[in-house]
Amino acid sequence: MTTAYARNLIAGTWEGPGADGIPTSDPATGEAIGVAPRSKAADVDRAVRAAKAALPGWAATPAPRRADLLFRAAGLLEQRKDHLGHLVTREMGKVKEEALGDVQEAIDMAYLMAGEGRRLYGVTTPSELPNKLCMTLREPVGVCGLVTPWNFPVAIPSWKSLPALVCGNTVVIKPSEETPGCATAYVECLVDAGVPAGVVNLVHGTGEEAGARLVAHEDVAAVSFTGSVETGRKVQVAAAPSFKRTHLEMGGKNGVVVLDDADLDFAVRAILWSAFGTSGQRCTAASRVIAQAGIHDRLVERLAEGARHLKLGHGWSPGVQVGPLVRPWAVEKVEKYVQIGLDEGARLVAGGRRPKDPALARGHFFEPTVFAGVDPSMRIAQEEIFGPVTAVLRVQDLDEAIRVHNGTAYGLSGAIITRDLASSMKAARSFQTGIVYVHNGTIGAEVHLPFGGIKHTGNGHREAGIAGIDFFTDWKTVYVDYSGALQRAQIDR
Ligand code: UN1
Repeated sequence: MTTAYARNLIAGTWEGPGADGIPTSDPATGEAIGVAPRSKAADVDRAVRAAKAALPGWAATPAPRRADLLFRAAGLLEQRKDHLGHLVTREMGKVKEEALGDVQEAIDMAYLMAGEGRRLYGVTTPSELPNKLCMTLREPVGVCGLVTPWNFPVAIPSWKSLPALVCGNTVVIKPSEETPGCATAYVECLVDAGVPAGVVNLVHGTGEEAGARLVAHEDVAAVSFTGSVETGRKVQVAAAPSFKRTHLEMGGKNGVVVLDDADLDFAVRAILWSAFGTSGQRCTAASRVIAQAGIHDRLVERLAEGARHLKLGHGWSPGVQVGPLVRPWAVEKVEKYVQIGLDEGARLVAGGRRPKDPALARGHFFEPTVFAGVDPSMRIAQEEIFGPVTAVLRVQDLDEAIRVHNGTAYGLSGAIITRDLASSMKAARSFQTGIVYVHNGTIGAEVHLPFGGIKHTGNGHREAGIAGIDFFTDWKTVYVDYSGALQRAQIDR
């Protein structure tokens, strides 16, 4: 294990930042952490070349042997869980429990995908003709470009790279410039597990420079991206001329429906966790609460009170429930949306400002914020804020709740809290989302199930679970005709 902070890995060699490196700082204190490489197009080109050169050898390595390295990497991630978790908090601010959860998600994915090394199932199926066998094999796609965000800075690089690797692809990872240390420490686990040179490459830098080059590179066969809708659209356009397979995982405007019969205490706890966990900086965050009229007022009051009592602070300090936002621009965006909400006539019932506590003055903190009296057409009910803000909307019944729930451009995660099974199932079937939670908030996806959404959240692909394997493999259909005769499909019956 090495101790340097953030470095590129190209063709098995670690490379430090130059004089123009990108500095990072702790969002809770503003303290400088270190400097990461600002990779140029030429650096990306070298990384892609290395990945291309390593591809034949890695693709020819039996999948269970590839998986052996993933098992080893899983063990190293476990051993280094505390170190990685600390780095997560330091770079992007989330609280200790969640930072360790971020790393745990990578550990889970490593074991899951290592297990896939002995599955990677295809299908065998009868032929319409005698003495003929039909089966499918999974082939690697090629060099994969993986562009990952800062909000799950260990988990998401693992969601993308581990399925890609077990399937026999080689990868170039371009992590967020906010969390280069996490990506470096994660990739160190793969290197120390014995992944051969060139199979995994890491290039830090900006989206405009390094990211743009990677997603447009003609030798990159597949791109997997998690980030904003605006950037996702650019990625898809850049990838189109070379017909790359492109997976986009973008925004959300996730809603929790609460019906009159719900357990109020539980609903409050679930919503506070979903709305303000990771300071609302999850694409699965509950940024809307859709409450039935009979429980609405009590719920608003309890949510406001709960939000006011959440403890803000440095994520690694005991008892802290809400950390800072990632950077000053994130706080400015939240402030802008609070003003928009006020101008639209929504009622601010909690938060809405930077905390007054002088101990928090140097960090990028914002008070957990609850708006009530929100109309479905308001911008705070439609647009992704990606911060600690949730908007409560009042509805009369389940049908209206479902209409309001589905009335946004996004479709990632939806939740319903009620004691009634039929209402739960109706919601589960009617929500226009890729993920539904019954009797909980909107967050908390597990790695062995498909993750992703519909409408402007995604472009039809999923990651994690078996869906991750589907994205990172090409189906090859093999017909074996051992009849010795010329058998013509569809004709000789
Ligand atoms: C994301 O916010 O981009 O379900 C991912 C969750 C996490 C993953 C979120 N397991 O909230």
